[in-house]
Amino acid sequence: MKHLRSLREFIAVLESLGDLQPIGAEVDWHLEMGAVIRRSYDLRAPAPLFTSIKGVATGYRVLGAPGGLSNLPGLTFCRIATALGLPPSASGREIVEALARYRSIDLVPPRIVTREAAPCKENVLTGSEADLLRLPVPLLHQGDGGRYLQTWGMNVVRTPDGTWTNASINRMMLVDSRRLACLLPPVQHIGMIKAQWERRREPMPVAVALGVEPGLPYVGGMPVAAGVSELDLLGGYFGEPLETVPCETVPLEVPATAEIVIEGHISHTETALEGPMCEYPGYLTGDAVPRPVLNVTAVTHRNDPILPVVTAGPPVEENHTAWGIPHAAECLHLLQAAELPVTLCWMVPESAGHWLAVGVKPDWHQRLGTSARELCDTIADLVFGNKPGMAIPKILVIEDDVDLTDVGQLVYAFASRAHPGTGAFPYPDRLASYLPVFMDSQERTTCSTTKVVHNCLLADRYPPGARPVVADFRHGWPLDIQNRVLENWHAYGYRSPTVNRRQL
Ligand SMILES: Cc1cc2nc3c(=O)[nH]c(=O)nc-3n(C[C@H](O)[C@H](O)[C@H](O)COP(=O)(O)O)c2cc1C
Ligand SMILES: [Mn+2]
Repeated sequence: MKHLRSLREFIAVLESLGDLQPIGAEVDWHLEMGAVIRRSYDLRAPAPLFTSIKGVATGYRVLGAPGGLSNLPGLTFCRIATALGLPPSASGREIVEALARYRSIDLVPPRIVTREAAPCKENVLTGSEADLLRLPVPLLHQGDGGRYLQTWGMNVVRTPDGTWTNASINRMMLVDSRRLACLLPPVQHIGMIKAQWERRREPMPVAVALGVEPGLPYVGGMPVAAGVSELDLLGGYFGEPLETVPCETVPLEVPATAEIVIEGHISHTETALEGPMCEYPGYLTGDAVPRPVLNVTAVTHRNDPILPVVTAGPPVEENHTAWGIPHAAECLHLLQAAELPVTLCWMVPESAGHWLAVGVKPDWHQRLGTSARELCDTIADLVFGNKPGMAIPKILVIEDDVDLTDVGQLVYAFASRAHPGTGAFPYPDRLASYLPVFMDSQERTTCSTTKVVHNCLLADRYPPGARPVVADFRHGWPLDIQNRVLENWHAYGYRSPTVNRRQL
């Protein structure tokens, strides 16, 4: 497993794969940069690296779409795979399985290095020098309430008793040169830790590490248990400690190779309007809301720092990959730990985090002896009732004879197998994200909604041995005919491919 320890090593890998687009032409942080990143998601084009940003000093750079999908043949998930130490050709299934597997591995806490050994200390700015307006902070979408500095970094916080360090992605908006407004939902760990500081009537020390080593945002978006540090988790995943370095003005450590670190305190009294920002469901909606203010005490950065930027919106962007894939992995871990015959969980990227597909072994009915309803209820209780499924509104339970990670096959299975009248099982009043646009205003206030499992299982609806078999190339023709067609493919006049994708 190749552990890339800095954003720059990651960028070099993307460049060698042909999945990086350096952009030397001057680009405006005011909407233009966000639009380029959006268009790159739409085309699955190489990740843009902006090297000349209007109104910003020479040297400052921005990497867009750090965890988007690629249109390079066979390398769809290469940004995610290489960030997680896997070969660039790793499939969605292989990435989910790698993340689910390591959950039984020991945690490895970071190793603290000296300031001299930490690239993020190449420039240390305090007092009036710690000026956020020097950074290339983009106004991403038309209608956003402000410029977002934090869309792909780690917010590092620690409980007042020092026992739990948490690192997570939660958006932060520029208020002025020294202040950020922070979205800290009470159900998220950063919100829970903030509540502990509030009870002491103290501001919460925080370090926002931007442009960190590429694997970190994936554990930053991972629904791990309270009390567990995401930095220790990634150390466990790679089997070696991450390197961190003490901050200048707050009692915290940050990843040593971070491009930019913002240090400060999140106030327990001061608020500023934050948002709206186009979020992961992909709509321009919402209002500005007063949120806690982060007062900056220091900015440290590498020479010529690179700010990574996510332009959230319609699929497929990083919420759907870096949030979706680790959530699917945690759901897989949860369901397999409960000894259910589940083979894969997949947060369908094209669903913008709304559909979790759960694949079960086609012989589940013989194994368990239960009905589909009972199996779906068990899956719903486990997924919806635990942190990994808190924000997931819809589950599709499907026998794993189709490739769930192929959206075409998934839509086909859902459309053809779920019964129109009896195939949807509703689960009312479940804790939920308030962002999906299907929710009404009452549901938004209570953060709860009706969730659903779509039952696409067939095994208990047909006598043993009579279950419908997909009439694809592999199942619809005898082997000798299949082989003849494959061997003669070029003879028929076709150039490529020689093999049907489903045959592989
Ligand atoms: C690109 C991206 C942006 C995100 N933005 C936010 C956000 O603004 N607010 C939030 O609460 N969670 C956001 N998340 C989701 C959290 O990172 C995720 O729920 C994570 O589990 C939270 O960490 P915690 O479990 O330590 O609370 C984002 C995730 C990704 C990948
Ligand atoms: Mn956490």
